[in-house]
Parts: sequence; structure tokens; C-alpha cells
Amino acid sequence: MNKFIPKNDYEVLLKDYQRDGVVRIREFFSQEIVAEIRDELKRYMRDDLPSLPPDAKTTEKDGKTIRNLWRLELYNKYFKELAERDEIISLISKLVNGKAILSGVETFNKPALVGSDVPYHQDNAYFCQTPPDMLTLWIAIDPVTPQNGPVYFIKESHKAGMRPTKISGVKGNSIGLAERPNIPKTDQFCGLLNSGDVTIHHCETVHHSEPNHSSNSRLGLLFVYRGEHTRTNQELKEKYTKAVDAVPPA
Ligand SMILES: O=C(O)CCC(=O)C(=O)O
Repeated sequence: MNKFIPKNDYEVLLKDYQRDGVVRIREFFSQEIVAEIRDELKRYMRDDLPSLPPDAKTTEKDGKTIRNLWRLELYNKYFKELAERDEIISLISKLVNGKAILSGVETFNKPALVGSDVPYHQDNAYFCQTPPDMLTLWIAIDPVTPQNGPVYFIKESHKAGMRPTKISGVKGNSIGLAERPNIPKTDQFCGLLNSGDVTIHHCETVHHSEPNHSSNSRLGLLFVYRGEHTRTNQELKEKYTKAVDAVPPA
């Protein structure tokens, strides 16, 4: 982390997060760490990924460009250690109402020209946790602009619980909302970021992202955490299992 977050700011951040279900923090990681992350992702995709099981990735429709990397916390020591740094765990623990446990490290690469959309969804349809004390730290490796497929969040949508879902048909995002929310994009929070900035969103905050038709990549690295007290919700799990069986990620 680049910046020391004073205790006062922690409290403001917590209040904003609880109220809105999404917050943005500028310059969370220094440019040196961003460069290190970028190099390690490149190395991992070139040297390690080809021999890893199919559950390590999802590709775009062309069958070769990487859409997502999954399970980096299992397959890569560097990312597990980065995501488990004390200063990050201590910040996230405040937001998940208990000791933060790393439960996933993944990427949404959103490559130039071919990066596909992510339908409206709530992450807890995938995570299936009760209580929903779980969140995602979304780290911009590339700058996120209006043109390259930013994530749009509906503020306060985490307060109304889980919405009905449907199988989306999208590889890598198999479960989406049954109904598209009737809130214009202009009223949604658009996660425009410089590299090294982050957003943090609650696992029941409704969000989506559009395809990337621009010539600039929009690589995001995601750290997912839950409070150690959360448990699997069987009802959510059954729906998720059906969706993922219908549309496997790999
Ligand atoms: O990065 C994206 O485009 C989507 C991210 C997302 O859906 C998530 O963080 O759950």
C-alpha cells in the first residue's frame, strides 16, 4: 500500500461503505507495486498458466484471449502474499465485521477490442455467504476510462438483500439478475480509476460492466475477502451450482 490511511479516514471510509455499498480509494497501491503486479501477471500467464487446470481461467469468445484468471490465491504465491499483507487485512477486517479471510484472487482483464461485458449481478450469488460480510477490493492495473468498460455500481443496493437471479449464459459470469434494474447509467456510480486506485464493493451491491470496444486494455486485479464468521447459504449455493453447471467457466 502506498498510503497510510489515518484512523479518522478509516472511520469515514467505513461509514461511506456501509451507506453506499461501494467506495473508491485513490493511490491505494504505488506505481512500483502496480508495475510489479503487471510483470508478475505477464510472467504467470506465459510460464505457469499453460500447465494449470482449466479452472485457472476463462477466455473470451475467440477461445484464446484471457478474460479472467481465477484462483490466483492457490496458484500464485506472490498474489496470495500481497493480498494477505497485514495493512490490507486490518483495513478489510473493519469492513467485514470480523477477521478478514482471503477467499479469492482473480482478474477481469477486459482486453482491448474483445473484452466482453459482465451482466448485472450481486457477487453473493457466487459467494453464497451468510451473513453477507464479504467484499471485493478491485484494483486498477490499467487506467479505467468511460471508453474501456468501467464497472458501474448501484449505490445502496446492498441494503435490500439478494434479488432474484437467472442463468446468464455468459462464460465466467454464469449467474445474473433476473431483471435489469431500472436505474439509468448516469445515476450509477462509475468506477473511473487511475492505475493503483481501487474500489471496494459489498457482495450484495448490484454492479455490471460493458464490453471494451476501445484500443486500451482495462486490466483489473480483484482480492475477495470474507469475515471469518460467515457460512455457506445452501439455498444460494444450489442456485449457483445449477448456473455453473449450465454455463461452465472454462
Ligand atoms: O471487472 C469487471 O468488469 C467486473 C467485476 C465484477 O463483476 C466483480 O467485481 O464482481
